[in-house]
Amino acid sequence: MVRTAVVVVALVCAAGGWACGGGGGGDADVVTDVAGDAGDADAPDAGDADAPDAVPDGGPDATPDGDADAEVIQPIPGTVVINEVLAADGPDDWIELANAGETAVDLEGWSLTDSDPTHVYAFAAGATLGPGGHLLLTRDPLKGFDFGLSPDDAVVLYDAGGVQADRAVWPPGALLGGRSYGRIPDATGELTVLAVPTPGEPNQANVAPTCGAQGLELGEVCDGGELGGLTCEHLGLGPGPLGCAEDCASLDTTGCSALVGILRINEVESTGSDRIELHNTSADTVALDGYVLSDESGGVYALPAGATLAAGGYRVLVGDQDHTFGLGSEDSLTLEDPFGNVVDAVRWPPYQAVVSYCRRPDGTGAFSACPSASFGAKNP
Ligand SMILES: [Ca+2]
Ligand SMILES: [Ca+2]
Ligand SMILES: [Ca+2]
Repeated sequence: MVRTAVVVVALVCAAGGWACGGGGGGDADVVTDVAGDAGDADAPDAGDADAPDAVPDGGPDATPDGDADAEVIQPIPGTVVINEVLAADGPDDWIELANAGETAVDLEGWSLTDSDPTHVYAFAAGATLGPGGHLLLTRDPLKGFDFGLSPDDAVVLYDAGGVQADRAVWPPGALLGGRSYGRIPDATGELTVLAVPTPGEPNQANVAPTCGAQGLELGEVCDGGELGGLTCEHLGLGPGPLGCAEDCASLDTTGCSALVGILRINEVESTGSDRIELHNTSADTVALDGYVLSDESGGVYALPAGATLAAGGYRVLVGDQDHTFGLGSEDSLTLEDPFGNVVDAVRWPPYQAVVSYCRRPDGTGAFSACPSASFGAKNP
């Protein structure tokens, strides 16, 4: 595949809905020799596939933390790149392109889609992007693109020949809270979660968070009383004061009250088969007859008569085979014993159960987003 940059005679920045930055020498210092090096498009690599994998394998980063995730991010070398995206699933959504090359590129015939290929924005005649320039497209049915960018979505850029020029796939939920997804260094680096969005302007690297100051920042799990909206109950523990570790890297669950039941909700997923794993923490076989699970929208599942779970065993309940819950990206599960006592409950924050929300250690530990699913087996 050969990608040819089309040189045009003039840079056009004034078209409605666009804001072009750095129309020439102004930003040249941030652009290294992209056009002439091995990163150019003449030698396609594995990441250069013309047919995009709709959702890269390996699943999303279970704990979005701002780190680049090699499984998700596969930047494709090119002159014009998707440089930054704000995905708020609303009118504030925007997409920023950058030209890392040394010549202007004619964008006529180029197009953008989200993860649904029928959602298309086509660049009109006269659309160009100058060397070192930034082009901001807003969500606007008249002047910009007319599709929403959700917390679990993607943006794909195609050139005038219909060849995929770049793709940005953000980890589900990683952009909640007004964060953007952009390249560091600007225009040439890998995509990562950015704490400070810079629409139409060069991207700014994240500054290191300060534990004990400035509240909950990107890279911190918590900071003092800023717990990201979490409670002991979110983590599958009994009521009590939830704290933050001194290094802001983990939650302090020592104030949460102890669990009482011996049958535990041990792992859940909010995508795929909506699997739920129960775990018997005791040294005896437990009769499951009479235990009832319910979700936030009122769905109820009674465990089958005669079912038992061996000491230390796991039982996996599969959506549409066992239960009929539709587990949401933000949802909860409650387990009651045969006497109607609530013996376990968990509530997961948005997108934290996309891969797996699991207790670590099994049975007694707090829930958190887990890096891999382990239904029917010990949690990682
Ligand atoms: Ca920017
Ligand atoms: Ca902080
Ligand atoms: Ca498991």
